[in-house]
Amino acid sequence: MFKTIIALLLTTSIIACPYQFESQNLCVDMEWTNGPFDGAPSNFEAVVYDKDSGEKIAPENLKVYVWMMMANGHQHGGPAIEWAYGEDQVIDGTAKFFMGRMKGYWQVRFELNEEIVAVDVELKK
Ligand SMILES: [Cu+2]
Repeated sequence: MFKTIIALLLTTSIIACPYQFESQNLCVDMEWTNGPFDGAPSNFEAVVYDKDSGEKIAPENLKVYVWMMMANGHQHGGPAIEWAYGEDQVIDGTAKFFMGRMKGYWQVRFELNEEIVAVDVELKK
């Protein structure tokens, strides 16, 4: 599914860039393949690619992790995301979220060279 989307993007002159590492001219896109759920493992695929050429890259120093933005203004991390570059430089990730009695929302964060892309997560019931 994800490869199809990228292939389609490459055939157009303007490359979609849903999330960007602004100073690095790199884009991130991700999609959930299972979930995201509250309290159960959720799976996603993601890609990092050049904004101009659309060429996918697999930076070794990329960090991928969950982060919670609390309604009371606090922020905190959560369970480590298990992830790896799979076929064709597509990231396969498994994340775990929990809300408990907390109010706010989770993010999946991609961090590269101290720049952060934050993707808000809308948990399914
Ligand atoms: Cu919280």
